[in-house]
Amino acid sequence: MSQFVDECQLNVKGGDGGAGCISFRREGPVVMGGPNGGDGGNGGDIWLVADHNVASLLAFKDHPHRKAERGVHGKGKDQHGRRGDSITVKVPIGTKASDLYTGEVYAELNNQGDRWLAAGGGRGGRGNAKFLSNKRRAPSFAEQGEHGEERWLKLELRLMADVALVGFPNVGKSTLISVISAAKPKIANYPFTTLEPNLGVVSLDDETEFVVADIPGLIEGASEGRGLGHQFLRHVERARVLCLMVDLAPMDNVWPNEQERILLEELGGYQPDLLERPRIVVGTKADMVQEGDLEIMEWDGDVVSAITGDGVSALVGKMASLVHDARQEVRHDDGLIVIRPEPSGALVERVQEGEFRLVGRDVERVVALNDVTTPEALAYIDYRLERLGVPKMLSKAGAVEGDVIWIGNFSFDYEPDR
Ligand SMILES: Nc1nc2c(ncn2[C@@H]2O[C@H](COP(=O)(O)OP(=O)(O)OP(=O)(O)O)[C@@H](O)[C@H]2O)c(=O)[nH]1
Ligand SMILES: [Mg+2]
Repeated sequence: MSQFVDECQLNVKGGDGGAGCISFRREGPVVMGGPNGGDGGNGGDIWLVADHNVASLLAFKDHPHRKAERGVHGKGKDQHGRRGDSITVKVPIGTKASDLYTGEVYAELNNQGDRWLAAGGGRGGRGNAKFLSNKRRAPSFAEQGEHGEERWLKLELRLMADVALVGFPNVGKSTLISVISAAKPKIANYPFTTLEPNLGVVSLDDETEFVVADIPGLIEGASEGRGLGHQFLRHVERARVLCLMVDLAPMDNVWPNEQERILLEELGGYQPDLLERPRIVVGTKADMVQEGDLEIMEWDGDVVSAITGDGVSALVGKMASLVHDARQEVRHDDGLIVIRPEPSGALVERVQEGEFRLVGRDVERVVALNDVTTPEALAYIDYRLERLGVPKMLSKAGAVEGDVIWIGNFSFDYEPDR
């Protein structure tokens, strides 16, 4: 069954937040007015959404990156930047997303419309207008935008056949799948060429994709175990739509109507509900029959030639429409979405002797200022760290005077309060 698992890697990156702006009102040639720098917009998010029109992970193989738009920077006169557009990435129903490196499972999107936030956009930075306070009349700093989240995902999908090709050996099942999909099974002019089912993905247009299974040939008595077919009838069992293929130029002169009758008998003998499945019946090798032959064989159904291509697009269109209808039937499966809390606040990590690192969204935010060198910005940082309880955490962690404390790329020397 391993061949039925589709797998790919996907890199998702939320948009970066826009930077906050530093600007002051003009109130005359000399006097500087109050701060009016606007906030940066948030970066766009990336969502994975289960969509039944997508049947495989094929689309990701050549294009493994998805990146959402960044937020626009804030501007003067209190103009806030626009938020970046979010992206929804359509994935097949049943897609499992996990971390490429740790294997941790994030989400299983098992139902139409299930959504998972794969990478959040960064928050926009606050403009200097937001840092106005009684003590700080003319804040000369603003926040930078936060980076969007980024991760490498592994996507996995157990492929489900939408359409099963069912027919006697040698009717041209493998030839058809090789023409309508990228599957390249062995094709030969003798029965039982195909020994294992082959799956192929048919991409009709940007919106429609479905999976076709080429099943080893069935013969009369298959449901009782004759030939190869019976062991593969269980793959037929899972398909939404059946495509019965009957040979218009059979080697053994079993006429098409008779082939259809036997196939239906075998399907029904294996499992009666298979006869209720939406189905298409088509005569193959139409290029081999002469004018009048069809009448003699009393075949008035559809015909197709995988060799000349006659009737192929009509057949694919029919499959797509039956698959589309069958997909509307909602089967409900439990999904899974793991919400991992963002590390907020602050955490202290000891890097090595005399060196500590503060991590967490809030504490990292405190130093994400456009300029951390002005006394005013430093005073702000001090004040915010105090509010987050950082000095207490550092002393508990054993930091002593002169130790180096890192937050992101920013570092300072530890000075305990006296
Ligand atoms: N003339 C003609 N020959 C075809 C057509 N489709 C398939 N064939 C030939 O029929 C033979 C059998 O084709 P396959 O596609 O291997 O048939 P199959 O149904 O997969 O056979 P099994 O795997 O044995 O069940 C090959 O020689 C093909 O070239 C067609 O449309 N026209
Ligand atoms: Mg075959």
